[in-house]
Amino acid sequence: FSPSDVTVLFVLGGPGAGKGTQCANLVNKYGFTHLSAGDLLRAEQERPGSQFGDLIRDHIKNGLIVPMEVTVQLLENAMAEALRSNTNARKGRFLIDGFPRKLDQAHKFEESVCPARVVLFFDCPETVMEERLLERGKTSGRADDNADSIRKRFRTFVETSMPVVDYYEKQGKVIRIDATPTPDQVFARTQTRLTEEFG
Ligand code: UP5
Ligand code: MG
Repeated sequence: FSPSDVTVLFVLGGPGAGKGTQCANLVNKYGFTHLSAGDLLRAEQERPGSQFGDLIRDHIKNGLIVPMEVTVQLLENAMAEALRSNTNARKGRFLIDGFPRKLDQAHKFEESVCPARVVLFFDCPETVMEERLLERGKTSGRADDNADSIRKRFRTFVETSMPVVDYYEKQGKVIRIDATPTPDQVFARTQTRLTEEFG
């Protein structure tokens, strides 16, 4: 993908920080194409005939990161598909949600797809995220919204995914947003910061 055709924003933050919620707001308001790496993996897991179903199921339940080749390929396919479909005038603007969550993924995506313009980082304490996820777990049906999986997801986030945020921070690409207030307040703050960045 050429940077002239495509603008990529990575949307990062711990499990339950509100990445998906804020991406939905951004799509409604600005017409980004939203691609959640987790959603793409869950869809691939359910796809009949997928050779990766068991691998993905096992990794998600244990809060582990699926080998990057799988995830990068799913993202690349989804981006190509979005660019092919003519429905969205701003189809070249992508929110990549929940990815990259390991440094090797960041490097691989930059080499084989394109560099990100900015990284939105939703910053939220674990106690708040845990409460949100346990509440959602009552109805979500997600195999990882239980106390045991949540603990493992938090560990992976701290040990493996925060270094990605630090890496982009050093490049001056990170927009850090406090994700503890209400969704509307978080969105208002996000809009302000994006307007400062993009005008
Ligand atoms: N909520 C949201 N914002 C709120 C607010 N401001 N105040 C109060 N409540 C708020 O929100 C979570 C819940 O909180 C919802 O009930 C929401 O209403 C409420 P959501 O917007 O869904 O948060 P999000 O950050 O998107 O949480 P999610 O659970 O999706 O985050 P994860 O990062 O854990 O999940 P993801 O789907 O990205 O990944 C799942 C797994 O897939 C990973 O653990 C990993 O095993 C695998 N994966 C990979 O292997 N590689 C990848 O690249 C990506 C994923
Ligand atoms: Mg999500």
